[in-house]
Amino acid sequence: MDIMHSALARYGFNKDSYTIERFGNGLINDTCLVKREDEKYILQRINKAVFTNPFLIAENIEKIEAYLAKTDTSYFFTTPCKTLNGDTIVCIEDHYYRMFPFVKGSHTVDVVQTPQQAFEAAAQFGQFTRVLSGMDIHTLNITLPAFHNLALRYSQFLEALEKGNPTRIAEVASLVQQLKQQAHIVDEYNNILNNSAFRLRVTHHDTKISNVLFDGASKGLCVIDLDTVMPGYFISDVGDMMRTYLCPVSEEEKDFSKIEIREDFYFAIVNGYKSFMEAELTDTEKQYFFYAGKFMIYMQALRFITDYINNDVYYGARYPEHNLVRATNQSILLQRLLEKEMLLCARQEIIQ
Ligand code: GN1
Ligand code: MG
Repeated sequence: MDIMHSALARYGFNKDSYTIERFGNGLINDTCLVKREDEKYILQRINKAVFTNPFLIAENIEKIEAYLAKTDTSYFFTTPCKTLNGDTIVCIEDHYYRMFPFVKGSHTVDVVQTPQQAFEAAAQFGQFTRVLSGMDIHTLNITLPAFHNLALRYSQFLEALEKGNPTRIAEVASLVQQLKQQAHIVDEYNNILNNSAFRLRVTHHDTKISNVLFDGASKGLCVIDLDTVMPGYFISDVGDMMRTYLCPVSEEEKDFSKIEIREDFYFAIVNGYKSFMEAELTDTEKQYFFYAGKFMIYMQALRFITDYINNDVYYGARYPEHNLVRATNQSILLQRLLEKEMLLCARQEIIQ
Protein backbone atom coordinates (compact mmCIF):
# COMPACT_ATOMS: atom_id res chain seq x y z
CA MET A 1 0.00 0.00 0.00
CA ASP A 2 2.88 2.40 0.71
CA ILE A 3 3.64 2.73 -2.94
CA MET A 4 -0.03 3.49 -3.62
CA HIS A 5 0.31 6.43 -1.20
CA SER A 6 3.35 7.63 -3.16
CA ALA A 7 1.34 7.37 -6.38
CA LEU A 8 -1.51 9.40 -4.84
CA ALA A 9 0.95 12.06 -3.72
CA ARG A 10 1.72 12.66 -7.39
CA TYR A 11 -1.91 13.67 -7.83
CA GLY A 12 -1.56 16.09 -4.95
CA PHE A 13 -3.44 13.86 -2.48
CA ASN A 14 -2.44 14.44 1.12
CA LYS A 15 -2.14 11.15 3.03
CA ASP A 16 -4.48 12.25 5.82
CA SER A 17 -7.25 13.28 3.46
CA TYR A 18 -8.33 9.94 1.99
CA THR A 19 -8.96 6.26 2.67
CA ILE A 20 -7.87 3.48 0.39
CA GLU A 21 -9.14 -0.10 0.07
CA ARG A 22 -8.81 -2.98 -2.37
CA PHE A 23 -11.47 -2.99 -5.05
CA GLY A 24 -13.00 -5.56 -7.40
CA ASN A 25 -11.72 -8.97 -8.34
CA GLY A 26 -9.55 -8.38 -11.42
CA LEU A 27 -6.78 -10.88 -11.97
CA ILE A 28 -4.28 -8.73 -13.79
CA ASN A 29 -4.06 -5.22 -12.35
CA ASP A 30 -4.11 -4.28 -8.65
CA THR A 31 -7.12 -2.06 -8.12
CA CYS A 32 -7.96 0.21 -5.18
CA LEU A 33 -10.87 2.45 -4.30
CA VAL A 34 -9.78 5.80 -2.94
CA LYS A 35 -12.28 7.95 -1.02
CA ARG A 36 -11.63 11.60 -0.34
CA GLU A 37 -14.41 13.73 1.16
CA ASP A 38 -17.40 12.92 -1.04
CA GLU A 39 -15.27 11.93 -4.02
CA LYS A 40 -14.21 8.45 -5.06
CA TYR A 41 -11.44 7.33 -7.41
CA ILE A 42 -10.19 4.06 -8.86
CA LEU A 43 -6.42 3.75 -8.62
CA GLN A 44 -4.83 0.91 -10.54
CA ARG A 45 -1.35 -0.50 -10.69
CA ILE A 46 -0.90 -1.73 -14.24
CA ASN A 47 0.56 -5.20 -14.49
CA LYS A 48 3.71 -4.51 -16.45
CA ALA A 49 4.36 -8.17 -17.22
CA VAL A 50 1.11 -8.05 -19.23
CA PHE A 51 0.98 -4.45 -20.47
CA THR A 52 4.62 -3.93 -21.31
CA ASN A 53 4.04 -0.39 -22.59
CA PRO A 54 1.33 1.39 -20.55
CA PHE A 55 1.85 4.55 -22.58
CA LEU A 56 0.10 2.84 -25.49
CA ILE A 57 -3.03 2.73 -23.29
CA ALA A 58 -2.73 6.40 -22.37
CA GLU A 59 -2.33 7.33 -26.03
CA ASN A 60 -5.43 5.37 -27.05
CA ILE A 61 -7.51 7.13 -24.42
CA GLU A 62 -6.28 10.51 -25.63
CA LYS A 63 -7.14 9.63 -29.23
CA ILE A 64 -10.64 8.52 -28.27
CA GLU A 65 -11.13 11.66 -26.21
CA ALA A 66 -10.06 13.83 -29.15
CA TYR A 67 -12.37 11.94 -31.51
CA LEU A 68 -15.34 12.35 -29.18
CA ALA A 69 -14.61 16.03 -28.71
CA LYS A 70 -15.12 16.43 -32.47
CA THR A 71 -18.04 14.07 -32.97
CA ASP A 72 -20.14 13.52 -29.85
CA THR A 73 -19.67 15.74 -26.85
CA SER A 74 -22.80 14.37 -25.19
CA TYR A 75 -21.30 10.88 -24.80
CA PHE A 76 -20.21 10.35 -21.23
CA PHE A 77 -16.54 9.36 -21.34
CA THR A 78 -14.43 9.21 -18.21
CA THR A 79 -10.84 10.23 -18.70
CA PRO A 80 -7.95 9.46 -16.35
CA CYS A 81 -7.00 11.97 -13.66
CA LYS A 82 -3.92 14.08 -14.30
CA THR A 83 -1.04 14.31 -11.87
CA LEU A 84 0.29 17.66 -10.65
CA ASN A 85 2.64 17.45 -13.65
CA GLY A 86 -0.23 16.81 -16.07
CA ASP A 87 0.62 13.13 -16.67
CA THR A 88 -2.03 10.40 -16.91
CA ILE A 89 0.39 7.63 -15.98
CA VAL A 90 2.61 7.60 -12.92
CA CYS A 91 5.82 5.58 -12.86
CA ILE A 92 7.28 4.72 -9.44
CA GLU A 93 10.02 2.18 -8.86
CA ASP A 94 9.39 0.68 -12.26
CA HIS A 95 5.66 0.22 -11.59
CA TYR A 96 2.94 2.10 -13.43
CA TYR A 97 -0.21 3.59 -11.94
CA ARG A 98 -3.22 5.44 -13.24
CA MET A 99 -6.38 6.82 -11.67
CA PHE A 100 -9.95 7.39 -12.79
CA PRO A 101 -12.56 9.52 -11.08
CA PHE A 102 -15.55 7.53 -9.87
CA VAL A 103 -18.50 9.46 -11.20
CA LYS A 104 -20.45 11.12 -8.34
CA GLY A 105 -23.42 9.07 -7.18
CA SER A 106 -22.42 6.09 -9.30
CA HIS A 107 -21.77 2.55 -8.15
CA THR A 108 -20.52 -0.73 -9.60
CA VAL A 109 -22.02 -4.20 -9.40
CA ASP A 110 -19.94 -7.30 -8.55
CA VAL A 111 -22.32 -10.02 -9.69
CA VAL A 112 -25.07 -9.55 -12.26
CA GLN A 113 -28.26 -10.13 -10.32
CA THR A 114 -31.01 -9.07 -12.69
CA PRO A 115 -31.57 -9.19 -16.46
CA GLN A 116 -31.99 -5.40 -16.30
CA GLN A 117 -28.40 -5.03 -15.13
CA ALA A 118 -27.26 -7.28 -17.99
CA PHE A 119 -29.30 -5.19 -20.45
CA GLU A 120 -27.91 -1.91 -19.15
CA ALA A 121 -24.31 -3.12 -19.25
CA ALA A 122 -24.70 -4.57 -22.75
CA ALA A 123 -26.23 -1.28 -23.89
CA GLN A 124 -23.25 0.59 -22.43
CA PHE A 125 -20.69 -1.55 -24.24
CA GLY A 126 -22.75 -1.38 -27.43
CA GLN A 127 -22.96 2.38 -27.16
CA PHE A 128 -19.21 2.64 -26.62
CA THR A 129 -18.50 0.85 -29.90
CA ARG A 130 -21.32 2.72 -31.64
CA VAL A 131 -20.16 6.24 -30.81
CA LEU A 132 -16.68 5.33 -32.04
CA SER A 133 -17.88 3.64 -35.23
CA GLY A 134 -16.59 6.47 -37.41
CA MET A 135 -13.13 6.40 -35.89
CA ASP A 136 -10.28 5.01 -38.00
CA ILE A 137 -9.46 1.88 -35.99
CA HIS A 138 -5.94 1.82 -37.38
CA THR A 139 -5.08 4.91 -35.38
CA LEU A 140 -5.46 2.89 -32.15
CA ASN A 141 -2.46 1.18 -30.60
CA ILE A 142 -2.61 -2.57 -30.06
CA THR A 143 -2.09 -2.69 -26.30
CA LEU A 144 -2.07 -6.51 -26.16
CA PRO A 145 -1.20 -8.15 -29.48
CA ALA A 146 -3.42 -11.12 -30.48
CA PHE A 147 -5.30 -10.79 -27.17
CA HIS A 148 -8.51 -12.54 -28.31
CA ASN A 149 -6.97 -14.60 -31.08
CA LEU A 150 -8.52 -17.99 -30.35
CA ALA A 151 -6.33 -19.82 -32.85
CA LEU A 152 -3.26 -18.53 -31.03
CA ARG A 153 -4.73 -19.46 -27.60
CA TYR A 154 -5.35 -22.96 -28.91
CA SER A 155 -1.80 -23.32 -30.18
CA GLN A 156 -0.47 -22.01 -26.84
CA PHE A 157 -2.55 -24.73 -25.16
CA LEU A 158 -1.03 -27.40 -27.43
CA GLU A 159 2.44 -26.01 -26.80
CA ALA A 160 1.91 -26.14 -23.05
CA LEU A 161 0.93 -29.80 -23.43
CA GLU A 162 4.32 -30.38 -25.08
CA LYS A 163 6.53 -28.31 -22.81
CA GLY A 164 4.60 -27.73 -19.56
CA ASN A 165 4.73 -29.34 -16.12
CA PRO A 166 4.51 -33.14 -16.77
CA THR A 167 2.84 -33.93 -13.44
CA ARG A 168 0.11 -31.38 -14.11
CA ILE A 169 -0.30 -32.55 -17.71
CA ALA A 170 -0.94 -36.11 -16.51
CA GLU A 171 -3.40 -34.86 -13.92
CA VAL A 172 -5.54 -32.88 -16.41
CA ALA A 173 -5.78 -35.52 -19.14
CA SER A 174 -9.57 -35.85 -19.13
CA LEU A 175 -10.19 -32.09 -19.14
CA VAL A 176 -7.68 -31.73 -21.99
CA GLN A 177 -9.58 -34.39 -23.90
CA GLN A 178 -12.88 -32.55 -23.42
CA LEU A 179 -11.39 -29.26 -24.53
CA LYS A 180 -9.81 -30.80 -27.62
CA GLN A 181 -13.24 -32.12 -28.61
CA GLN A 182 -14.47 -28.53 -28.85
CA ALA A 183 -11.75 -27.43 -31.29
CA HIS A 184 -14.48 -26.83 -33.89
CA ILE A 185 -14.93 -23.48 -32.08
CA VAL A 186 -11.43 -22.58 -33.31
CA ASP A 187 -12.29 -23.64 -36.88
CA GLU A 188 -15.31 -21.38 -36.81
CA TYR A 189 -13.14 -18.53 -35.54
CA ASN A 190 -10.74 -19.04 -38.45
CA ASN A 191 -13.71 -18.83 -40.83
CA ILE A 192 -14.72 -15.53 -39.23
CA LEU A 193 -11.25 -14.12 -39.87
CA ASN A 194 -11.72 -14.85 -43.57
CA ASN A 195 -15.29 -13.57 -43.73
CA SER A 196 -15.58 -9.98 -44.93
CA ALA A 197 -19.00 -9.68 -43.28
CA PHE A 198 -17.17 -9.47 -39.94
CA ARG A 199 -15.90 -5.98 -39.21
CA LEU A 200 -13.18 -4.80 -36.92
CA ARG A 201 -14.49 -2.06 -34.64
CA VAL A 202 -13.36 -0.22 -31.52
CA THR A 203 -13.82 -2.98 -28.96
CA HIS A 204 -13.53 -2.84 -25.17
CA HIS A 205 -12.29 -6.43 -24.64
CA ASP A 206 -13.07 -6.57 -20.90
CA THR A 207 -16.84 -6.33 -20.53
CA LYS A 208 -17.20 -7.70 -17.00
CA ILE A 209 -19.94 -6.03 -14.99
CA SER A 210 -17.57 -4.15 -12.67
CA ASN A 211 -16.38 -2.19 -15.70
CA VAL A 212 -19.75 -0.41 -15.94
CA LEU A 213 -20.78 2.48 -13.70
CA PHE A 214 -24.47 2.59 -12.73
CA ASP A 215 -26.46 5.54 -11.43
CA GLY A 216 -28.77 5.58 -8.41
CA ALA A 217 -31.68 4.37 -10.53
CA SER A 218 -29.57 1.41 -11.74
CA LYS A 219 -29.22 2.85 -15.23
CA GLY A 220 -25.87 2.36 -16.94
CA LEU A 221 -23.78 5.55 -17.00
CA CYS A 222 -20.52 4.69 -18.73
CA VAL A 223 -17.84 2.08 -19.18
CA ILE A 224 -14.47 2.19 -17.44
CA ASP A 225 -11.11 0.37 -17.64
CA LEU A 226 -9.92 1.11 -21.16
CA ASP A 227 -6.65 -0.84 -21.05
CA THR A 228 -7.69 -3.32 -23.70
CA VAL A 229 -9.61 -0.98 -26.00
CA MET A 230 -8.33 -1.99 -29.44
CA PRO A 231 -9.70 -2.98 -32.83
CA GLY A 232 -11.65 -6.23 -32.41
CA TYR A 233 -14.76 -8.21 -33.29
CA PHE A 234 -18.11 -7.81 -31.57
CA ILE A 235 -17.97 -11.45 -30.43
CA SER A 236 -15.26 -10.45 -27.93
CA ASP A 237 -17.44 -7.97 -26.06
CA VAL A 238 -20.73 -9.84 -26.33
CA GLY A 239 -19.00 -13.14 -25.59
CA ASP A 240 -17.32 -11.93 -22.41
CA MET A 241 -20.65 -10.60 -21.18
CA MET A 242 -22.15 -14.02 -21.77
CA ARG A 243 -19.23 -15.66 -20.02
CA THR A 244 -19.57 -13.46 -16.96
CA TYR A 245 -23.31 -12.54 -16.78
CA LEU A 246 -25.17 -15.72 -17.75
CA CYS A 247 -24.12 -17.76 -14.74
CA PRO A 248 -24.99 -16.83 -11.14
CA VAL A 249 -21.48 -17.83 -10.00
CA SER A 250 -18.09 -16.75 -11.29
CA GLU A 251 -15.07 -18.59 -12.64
CA GLU A 252 -13.84 -18.83 -9.04
CA GLU A 253 -16.69 -21.15 -7.93
CA LYS A 254 -15.55 -24.60 -6.83
CA ASP A 255 -19.04 -26.04 -6.40
CA PHE A 256 -19.67 -26.80 -10.05
CA SER A 257 -23.28 -27.80 -9.39
CA LYS A 258 -24.00 -24.08 -9.12
CA ILE A 259 -23.00 -23.47 -12.73
CA GLU A 260 -26.03 -22.79 -14.89
CA ILE A 261 -27.18 -20.61 -17.78
CA ARG A 262 -29.88 -18.05 -17.01
CA GLU A 263 -31.81 -17.80 -20.27
CA ASP A 264 -33.42 -14.43 -19.68
CA PHE A 265 -29.95 -12.92 -19.09
CA TYR A 266 -28.91 -14.17 -22.52
CA PHE A 267 -31.69 -12.19 -24.21
CA ALA A 268 -31.01 -9.19 -22.02
CA ILE A 269 -27.43 -9.13 -23.34
CA VAL A 270 -28.50 -9.56 -26.97
CA ASN A 271 -31.20 -6.90 -26.75
CA GLY A 272 -29.11 -4.46 -24.70
CA TYR A 273 -26.22 -4.69 -27.13
CA LYS A 274 -28.50 -4.41 -30.15
CA SER A 275 -30.20 -1.35 -28.68
CA PHE A 276 -27.11 0.53 -29.89
CA MET A 277 -25.53 -1.86 -32.39
CA GLU A 278 -28.50 -3.15 -34.42
CA ALA A 279 -27.78 -0.83 -37.35
CA GLU A 280 -24.02 -1.38 -37.15
CA LEU A 281 -23.89 -5.17 -37.20
CA THR A 282 -24.09 -6.96 -40.54
CA ASP A 283 -26.78 -9.61 -41.02
CA THR A 284 -24.09 -12.28 -40.86
CA GLU A 285 -22.72 -10.94 -37.59
CA LYS A 286 -26.20 -11.01 -36.07
CA GLN A 287 -26.19 -14.77 -36.54
CA TYR A 288 -23.18 -15.03 -34.22
CA PHE A 289 -24.50 -13.95 -30.84
CA PHE A 290 -24.63 -17.51 -29.56
CA TYR A 291 -21.22 -18.24 -31.03
CA ALA A 292 -19.85 -15.23 -29.14
CA GLY A 293 -20.58 -16.98 -25.83
CA LYS A 294 -18.96 -20.23 -26.94
CA PHE A 295 -15.94 -18.35 -28.28
CA MET A 296 -15.14 -16.45 -25.10
CA ILE A 297 -15.93 -19.24 -22.62
CA TYR A 298 -13.85 -21.70 -24.61
CA MET A 299 -10.96 -19.24 -24.88
CA GLN A 300 -11.03 -18.62 -21.12
CA ALA A 301 -11.05 -22.35 -20.36
CA LEU A 302 -8.03 -22.76 -22.65
CA ARG A 303 -6.22 -19.83 -21.06
CA PHE A 304 -6.75 -21.14 -17.52
CA ILE A 305 -5.73 -24.71 -18.30
CA THR A 306 -2.70 -23.46 -20.26
CA ASP A 307 -1.66 -21.39 -17.27
CA TYR A 308 -2.15 -24.31 -14.90
CA ILE A 309 0.08 -26.49 -17.07
CA ASN A 310 2.63 -23.67 -17.24
CA ASN A 311 2.76 -23.40 -13.41
CA ASP A 312 0.44 -20.36 -13.07
CA VAL A 313 2.86 -17.87 -14.59
CA TYR A 314 0.15 -15.57 -16.01
CA TYR A 315 -2.86 -15.54 -13.70
CA GLY A 316 -1.13 -16.53 -10.47
CA ALA A 317 -2.87 -18.85 -7.99
CA ARG A 318 -4.05 -18.50 -4.40
CA TYR A 319 -4.01 -22.28 -3.90
CA PRO A 320 -2.21 -24.98 -5.94
CA GLU A 321 -5.09 -26.16 -8.12
CA HIS A 322 -6.63 -22.69 -8.51
CA ASN A 323 -6.26 -22.43 -12.30
CA LEU A 324 -7.42 -26.01 -12.73
CA VAL A 325 -10.60 -25.14 -10.82
CA ARG A 326 -11.10 -22.08 -13.00
CA ALA A 327 -10.51 -24.07 -16.20
CA THR A 328 -12.89 -26.85 -15.11
CA ASN A 329 -15.48 -24.26 -14.12
CA GLN A 330 -15.29 -22.63 -17.57
CA SER A 331 -15.38 -25.97 -19.36
CA ILE A 332 -18.57 -26.87 -17.46
CA LEU A 333 -20.03 -23.45 -18.23
CA LEU A 334 -19.36 -24.15 -21.91
CA GLN A 335 -21.15 -27.51 -21.63
CA ARG A 336 -24.14 -25.86 -19.95
CA LEU A 337 -24.29 -23.25 -22.72
CA LEU A 338 -24.00 -25.84 -25.50
CA GLU A 339 -26.91 -27.77 -23.96
CA LYS A 340 -29.07 -24.68 -24.55
CA GLU A 341 -27.90 -23.94 -28.09
CA MET A 342 -31.09 -25.07 -29.88
CA LEU A 343 -33.37 -23.42 -27.38
CA LEU A 344 -31.59 -20.06 -27.21
CA CYS A 345 -31.05 -19.79 -30.96
CA ALA A 346 -34.68 -20.74 -31.72
CA ARG A 347 -36.01 -18.15 -29.29
CA GLN A 348 -33.62 -15.53 -30.68
CA GLU A 349 -35.06 -16.19 -34.19
CA ILE A 350 -38.56 -15.47 -32.90
CA ILE A 351 -37.49 -12.25 -31.19
CA GLN A 352 -35.68 -10.92 -34.31
C1 GN1 B 1 -8.17 -10.81 -16.83
O1 GN1 B 1 -7.89 -8.72 -14.70
P1 GN1 B 1 -9.22 -8.89 -15.34
O2 GN1 B 1 -10.12 -9.77 -14.52
O3 GN1 B 1 -9.84 -7.61 -15.76
C2 GN1 B 1 -7.82 -10.99 -18.30
C3 GN1 B 1 -9.09 -11.25 -19.07
C4 GN1 B 1 -9.75 -12.49 -18.52
C5 GN1 B 1 -10.00 -12.34 -17.02
C6 GN1 B 1 -10.52 -13.62 -16.41
C7 GN1 B 1 -5.33 -8.55 -19.69
O4 GN1 B 1 -8.98 -9.70 -16.70
O5 GN1 B 1 -8.80 -11.43 -20.43
O6 GN1 B 1 -10.94 -12.72 -19.18
O7 GN1 B 1 -8.79 -11.98 -16.35
N1 GN1 B 1 -7.15 -9.78 -18.76
C8 GN1 B 1 -5.95 -9.85 -19.33
O8 GN1 B 1 -10.95 -13.33 -15.13
O9 GN1 B 1 -5.38 -10.91 -19.55
MG1 MG C 1 -9.40 -5.27 -16.87
